[in-house]
Amino acid sequence: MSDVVTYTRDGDIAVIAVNNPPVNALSHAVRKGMQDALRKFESDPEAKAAVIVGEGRTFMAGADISEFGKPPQEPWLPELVNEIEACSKPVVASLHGTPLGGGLEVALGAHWRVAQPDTRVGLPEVHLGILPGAGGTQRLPRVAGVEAALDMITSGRHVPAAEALEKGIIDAIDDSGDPRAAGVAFARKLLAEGKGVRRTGDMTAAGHDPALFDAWRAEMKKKSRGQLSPVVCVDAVEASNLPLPEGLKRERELFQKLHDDPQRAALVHAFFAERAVAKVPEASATPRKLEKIGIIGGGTMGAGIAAAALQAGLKVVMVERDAEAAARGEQNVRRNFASSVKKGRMTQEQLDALLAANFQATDDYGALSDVDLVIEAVFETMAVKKEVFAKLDAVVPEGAVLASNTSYLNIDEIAACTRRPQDVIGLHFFSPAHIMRLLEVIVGEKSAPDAVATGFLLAKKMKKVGVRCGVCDGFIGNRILGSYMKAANMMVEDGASPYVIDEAVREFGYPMGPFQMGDLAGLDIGYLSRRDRDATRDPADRYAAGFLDRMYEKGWIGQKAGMGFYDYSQNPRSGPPNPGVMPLIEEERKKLGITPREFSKEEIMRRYVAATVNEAAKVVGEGIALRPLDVDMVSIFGYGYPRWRGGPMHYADHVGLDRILADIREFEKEDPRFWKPAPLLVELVESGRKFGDLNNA
Ligand code: TC6
Repeated sequence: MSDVVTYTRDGDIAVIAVNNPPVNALSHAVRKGMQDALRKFESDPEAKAAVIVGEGRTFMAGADISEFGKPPQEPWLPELVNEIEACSKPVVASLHGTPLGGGLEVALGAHWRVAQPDTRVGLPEVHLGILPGAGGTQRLPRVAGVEAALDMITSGRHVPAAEALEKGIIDAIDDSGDPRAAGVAFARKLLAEGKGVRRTGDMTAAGHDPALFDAWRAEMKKKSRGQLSPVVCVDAVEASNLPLPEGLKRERELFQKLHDDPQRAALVHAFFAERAVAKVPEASATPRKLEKIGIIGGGTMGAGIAAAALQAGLKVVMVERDAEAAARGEQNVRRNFASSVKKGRMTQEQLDALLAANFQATDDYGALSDVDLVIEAVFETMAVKKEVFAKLDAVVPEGAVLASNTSYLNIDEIAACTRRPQDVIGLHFFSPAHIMRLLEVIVGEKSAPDAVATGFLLAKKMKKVGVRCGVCDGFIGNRILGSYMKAANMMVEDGASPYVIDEAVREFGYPMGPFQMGDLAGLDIGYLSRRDRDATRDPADRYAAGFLDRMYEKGWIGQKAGMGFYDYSQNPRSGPPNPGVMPLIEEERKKLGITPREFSKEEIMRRYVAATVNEAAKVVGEGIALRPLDVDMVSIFGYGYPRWRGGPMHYADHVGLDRILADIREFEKEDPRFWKPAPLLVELVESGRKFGDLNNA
């Protein structure tokens, strides 16, 4: 028998146990071991029933994702599941932890299922760009009905044991805390009651209705913004009214189609990158104590950070400039919880109790005397930040981490105005901070490893994706954003319509285009930041923002003014183009002596992608981002980059770095300053390597 699967007997019950830490993924060795064990069970005259169970923290959490894209080795998972179902004696799956994907499919191949109370089951394959290809799309509708299966398979959500019981996915909940014993007891009970083999494949999927599938397909097309797997998952479930072998055949065809698509590789890259991003040099340091945090500033950002911290179970002290501002800060925090209360995730009483126990808003810096970490979230100018840090230095206990929530200011300069630069880091949150998952952790020249590790611990507690960044203007995300925004502005000046650019960018898979985003963030923000940089801007650089300055002067600063690139007078969130914008742009072009030319959507995206990748390559080449995958995570979790393209660096590898460099060299002829190729990009093309090669270096 193999190392990872054991076959033992408890009296007349066979126990097939999988032991492949950390999550019992169904690797080739596990599949082979299970097949051998099943065959042993079939030929073991003493064994009347079998229990399949996972050792350690979970039942199998799915196929081994690291095997995807490699030549498949027999037995394949679908065959193994069929073999379980075909057993002539009853097979029980005893579940705990997270039986997901192939793990749940194994369980659905078994004849009966019992689970521990905290088990969560699900078919999350859709997020990896595939479908549950080991019978999940055929067997789940047979036990839970078509509608429940469509919901679970297209959302990939984890369903708690109680709901799984209600839906018929499991047969019983056992609270013994011992999955092996629970499975054996369940099997004994079955035998005693004279119950035996019950094959899922013999059941009928309830609720089949062609109109239902059409409605789900339409919904998925709308929601998935170019991702294929949700729509194809619906097609696969539709085949569950066929006899099982035919349905499985259809599932296989559709699975193969998704498996061979580049979206699958991109989503698998994103899965591993999301976990690899926390592997930073400081990860070996022990984080400092993190129970109570201070937040300076109760505006949108400060209140968002406070809500995220409270949700993470931390105590929060918010400091504002006076009592009135502190009261407003508390109201802002309450507002961030309003939708949770409305949706019934918490009651008003629970919110009041949470705030009474863990939240204090004050104008007294002295209240920070026992915090473990402080996040300054005040106005984004160096003078104000320095003033705050000098005050913090005086009151915050030794050893606490001092963090600035800045989006582009120099952390080293801020640290230098304290007596403890080793305790200073940057924590760049994204608005709304209690919702957006990205947290840039900025490491200054003198930041101590354990202070950085504490920043990552905060990200983890808040269920955010922490990404390590070096110090530069804009860090990873805003620096790259600045570059593709400028490319977009230059195209507008040269003849492209901002509305066509927005459309092209949406068709690429972003939730919104750059000018819609400008309207959402407020065009005044960009205006003020341009004025901040007036003194340092090199006059040889193309400005390309004249039309944005004119819009600011007219008060067309976006959603909050009711008018920006779009007209929000009827709907505060979206609207038709503002009819004044194109004439304003045309006037600006005339002033600059530009004869406008046509831009196809294809050219728009070539330039947008090239500007993104070139700046990103500079960010990696300069060591601001540790690896290309860090840029991918920043882009996906902070800037709406379509996950199914894997992030800009993964996408660049897919397109071909030589093609992107050729584009940049072509654009360089028009503007050698903006389009100067990143040295890293040139080096990679010349040595025939990809960004992906740097991820594992
Ligand atoms: C499928 O089943 C398809 C079937 C059809 C076939 C025909 N494979 O997330 P964590 C690693 S598709 C390989 O930090 P948690 C992970 O990379 C699969 N490796 O832990 C990490 O490695 P590291 C459907 C895997 O406790 C370590 O395990 N299943 C797999 O926060 C710990 O992971 C899924 O999509 C895997 N399947 O969360 C489930 N899973 O330490 C994917 C994990 O070297 N997994 N690893 O960085 C999860 O959602 C979560 O890992 C979890 C545990 C909820 C199981």
